[in-house]
Amino acid sequence: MPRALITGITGQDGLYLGELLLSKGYEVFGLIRGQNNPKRALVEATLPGVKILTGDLTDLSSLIRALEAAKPDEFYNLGAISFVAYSWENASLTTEVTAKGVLNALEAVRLYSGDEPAKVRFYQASSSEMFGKVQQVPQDEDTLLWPRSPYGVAKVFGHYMTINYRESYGMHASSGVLFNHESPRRGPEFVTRKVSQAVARISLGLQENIVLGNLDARRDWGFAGDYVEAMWLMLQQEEADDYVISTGETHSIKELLEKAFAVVGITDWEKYVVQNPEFMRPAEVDLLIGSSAKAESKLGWKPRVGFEELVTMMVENDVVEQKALAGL
Ligand code: NDP
Ligand code: GDR
Repeated sequence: MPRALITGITGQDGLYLGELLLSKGYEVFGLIRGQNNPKRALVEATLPGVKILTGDLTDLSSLIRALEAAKPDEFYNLGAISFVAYSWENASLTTEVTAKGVLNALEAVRLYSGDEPAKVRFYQASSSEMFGKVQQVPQDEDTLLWPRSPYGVAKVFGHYMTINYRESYGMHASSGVLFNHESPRRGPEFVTRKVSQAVARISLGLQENIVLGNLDARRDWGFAGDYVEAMWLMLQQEEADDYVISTGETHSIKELLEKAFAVVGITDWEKYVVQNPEFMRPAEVDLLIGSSAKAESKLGWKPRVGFEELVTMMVENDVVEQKALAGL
């Protein structure tokens, strides 16, 4: 039975990846931080069978202990401070977790592996946010990185450190440069879920409007369930490598709003949207669109869920959830 250790198991991707690996017969270990993490119950309910270990990416010895307990064949490093807007307010903490946390994870795997550097296959959750002020359209594995947020800078550090450990020590370390991926499990601070929750509540008469920042930014949005399959595929390859994972389609926040409101039958959506500078960012990533040609040819990976299906899935889920919460 293959064994996997996942950091960030309480997050959106951790839950989908845990499900995928359990369905493939893995023994799955999930790292949870904090002495009374409120999401532990969610992990236990969603992923019965996952073995929970405690530890924190900022604490190297806790990672080594987790490796010794899990004895994994594969290590998926999904843990991070992942909300871009928050990273300006907490740049130092973001650097500790999202940048130095990757170094800790790589170093823990290196020390644990001893004289077998490729004993544990390592996955790093890199991000399209690293492309920032994009230098090429669409973005692929060779596009110059130009991060625009403390989060983006931290991810660039983790990305290059992963490549460096592969080249320096012969580790089987791969980096997935994943574009935005969403789902009904997406945190409510991210724009897609903020919109799907608000649209559901507006349609039920529970909320009057939605307050947003920049409506012109464009993102390449895919479905998280598809994207965790790409992570797994990367670690099944003989050689470790880096791959861009994206849909190759881009949509603006306005298009997201139009589609989401259409799911509940609202066409005059503009009257429900209020813009507030509070949600504008000091530096914006205006346009993201990826090319996953390498992942398609080498991994045989392709996204299955399209933009419209994704938005419909999220809004319909939130209508049911908000109705239940309101006792309707
Ligand atoms: P989430 O924000 O949903 O989850 C982040 C996870 O990191 C949570 O489990 C969180 O735990 C954990 N974490 C935070 N701080 C620490 C720490 N100090 N030590 C250990 N774990 C910690 O992110 P997603 O699931 O959406 O993303 C997974 C990874 O992929 C992240 O690294 C993200 O940056 C990256 N990524 C995501 C993309 C996306 O579109 N979703 C695109 C590209 C990259 P807790 O519950 O305790 O806070
Ligand atoms: P992003 O996702 O920054 O791309 O990072 P987010 O959903 O937060 O923002 C996408 C775009 O929407 C604009 N926007 C708003 N965003 C939020 N959150 N709230 C608002 O009210 C709002 N109004 C407009 C933003 O300005 C931005 O342009 C996500 C995270 O999952 C990262 O961890 C990951 O690495 C990248 O995707 C790829």
